[in-house]
Amino acid sequence: MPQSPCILILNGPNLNLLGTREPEVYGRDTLADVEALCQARAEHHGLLIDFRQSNREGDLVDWVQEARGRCSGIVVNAGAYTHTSVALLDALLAVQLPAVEVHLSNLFKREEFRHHSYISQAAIGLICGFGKDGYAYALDALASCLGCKEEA
Ligand code: CA2
Repeated sequence: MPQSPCILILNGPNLNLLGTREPEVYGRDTLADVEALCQARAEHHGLLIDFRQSNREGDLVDWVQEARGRCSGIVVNAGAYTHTSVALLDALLAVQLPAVEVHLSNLFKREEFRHHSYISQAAIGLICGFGKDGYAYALDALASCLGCKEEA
């Protein structure tokens, strides 16, 4: 049997704090809750996931580079690096994997500096404002893009 496609799910700085502070902005779910939701959604599509978080830009760049030949797609919430990181944009452009950008909050209802994303240029699409459900929608979009069959 061929192995299921693997999706790299990347989480950037401070997302390890989810569920502990600012629930009015980011909700009450923890990052472990987000991972459990992704796991369930991935199984539904017959996908595997590799779910990671780092506060360091270089880790995120390394993980994107290592996804080449190992993963079939990327879901990325780069946190604040979304608005600053040309390095992460370059890594995403270099690996040439379908990537979906996700944000828990609606960036466009927030401060002006959050309205620009470097990552978007390398993404097939952007989902923001739906809390943790956005990660499930991102997996739906990748599954559709990869032509995955849904499990009943
Ligand atoms: O809405 C998102 O998902 C963001 O990527 C979250 C980033 C923010 O810099 C982006 O503009 C939008 C911040 C993540 C910080 O997460 C925290 C969670 C709980 C408590 C404190 C921070």
